[in-house]
Amino acid sequence: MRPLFTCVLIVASLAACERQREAPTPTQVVETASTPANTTTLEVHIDGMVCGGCAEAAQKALEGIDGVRSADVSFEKGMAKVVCDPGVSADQIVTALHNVEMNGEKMPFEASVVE
Ligand SMILES: [Cu+2]
Repeated sequence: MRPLFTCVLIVASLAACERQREAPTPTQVVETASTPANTTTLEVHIDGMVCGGCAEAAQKALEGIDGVRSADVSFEKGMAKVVCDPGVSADQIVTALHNVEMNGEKMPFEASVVE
């Protein structure tokens, strides 16, 4: 009987020790880089794109704006989705698209931010 009793005691105290070790561990909420805090998504209507190349040029122009994280331009929809810092203004976007050139010629892009 005695060895078994000792064994039970040891197991019980090990379990208690285990509980003590787990208790102070705080639940951690980790913010990942894939959810960028403090960004805003703007919808931009773009007139004047006549092919996929136009959309690519528009995308490059948008991504060249300081504070723009990413731009997704759809030639079919004549729209762009721009993920940017809140400080980026509609004016910056409209101006950047207005100044797009291909082969040295200014593209006839007319943009407006829908938001
Ligand atoms: Cu084109």
